[in-house]
Amino acid sequence: MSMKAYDIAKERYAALGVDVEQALVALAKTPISIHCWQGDDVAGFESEDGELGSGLAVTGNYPGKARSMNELRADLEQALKLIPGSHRLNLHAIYGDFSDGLVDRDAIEVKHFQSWIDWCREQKLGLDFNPSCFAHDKAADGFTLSHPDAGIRDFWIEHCKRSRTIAAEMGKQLGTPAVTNIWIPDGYKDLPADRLAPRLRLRESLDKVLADKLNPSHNLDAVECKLFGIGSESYVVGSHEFYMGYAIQNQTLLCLDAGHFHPTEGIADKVSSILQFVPEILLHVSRGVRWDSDHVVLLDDPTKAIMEELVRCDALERTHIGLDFFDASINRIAAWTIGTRSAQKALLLALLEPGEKLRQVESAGDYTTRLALLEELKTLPFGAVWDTFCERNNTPGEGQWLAEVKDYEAKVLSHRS
Ligand code: RNT
Ligand code: ZN
Repeated sequence: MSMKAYDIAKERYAALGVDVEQALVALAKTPISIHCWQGDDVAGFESEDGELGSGLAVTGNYPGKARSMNELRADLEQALKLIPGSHRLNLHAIYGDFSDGLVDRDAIEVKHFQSWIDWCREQKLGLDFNPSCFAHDKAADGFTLSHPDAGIRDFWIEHCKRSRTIAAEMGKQLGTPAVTNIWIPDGYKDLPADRLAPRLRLRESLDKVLADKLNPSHNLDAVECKLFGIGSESYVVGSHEFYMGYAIQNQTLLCLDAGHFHPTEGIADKVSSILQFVPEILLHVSRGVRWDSDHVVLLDDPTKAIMEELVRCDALERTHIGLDFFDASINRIAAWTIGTRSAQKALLLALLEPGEKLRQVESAGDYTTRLALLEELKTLPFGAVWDTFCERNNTPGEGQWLAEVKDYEAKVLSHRS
């Protein structure tokens, strides 16, 4: 039945010059870095009930969140069964294995993450890493790497340096570079009198963090900007201009989070500009609703536009696709599954675009055909191609995976208090 649907789909796409098999190969080759923090509402394993703060807000109280490393891994394993293809895990420093004793952020070592490395090897996942510059006494006043107090800056510099070293070891052991992404919350709620001094301090701190040259086949550094946050509405030290300049000058990766710009500003249009000046980019695919709310990613227009740009610019090899959302109001395994599969569906749609044909009519000035064609694509039998991808990867198709989540909820999640 589905073979028949797939054959028809192949024919329809072929008529437009699209090789569906080739699109499926490209999709299978593109990992998504799945963020661990959807599984436990960005809690981590440092303490039972720490304050998140720093503009990170998780709303909802759906039962069954992971309360330990074992639970988080079990939940991830369940989600991975429902997500086709081979992927990566994106870990934050607060998710270290502190069973032998908790250490402060400026004392984390590879040993705290070795069990994650081993688990990822077993699960055939690459690993990416993030220093956690939030949910901590020394971040309570809203400043970290740009803090006016040199002692506090040094604390966070040490944390970020150690994070890079740990990430490099992850990359080395797993044979695929780990991206270390630096995001800090630093900013002011209300009108600053001095916008310059914190940015000068941030630049100096970043220089210290990145001073040690690490092997790029083990570790790649990225910096993540933001326009505003809760509690930093008027001024964010690490703005887009700041990090774009920093990344270009220092040839680091630039991270673009879909929720970190003006609500009507998409990140898709930035890809073709930024990739001319930095070696690679990191994406935090997310969904803001009226603000940087980090809703679960959907197959919506902004997500489709991002993936289209990656394909149109032939930028998949230079892009690390990560997810960044956290919704505590729905089943968290379903959240991972819906968000990751939606990102993949958006990518598949982009890979099925008749790029050559579209460019041809555009360069001939035939914008009428361009517009008509773009509309026509929306009713092509894309679903049959996606179903085949799921089937080939031994993953349940649409309409099938949710039953597994419900079953896991009944058997496992509902027993967590
Ligand atoms: C916050 C940034 C950042 C975090 C994660 C937890 O606005 O998007 O990437 O969401 O690191
Ligand atoms: Zn982000």
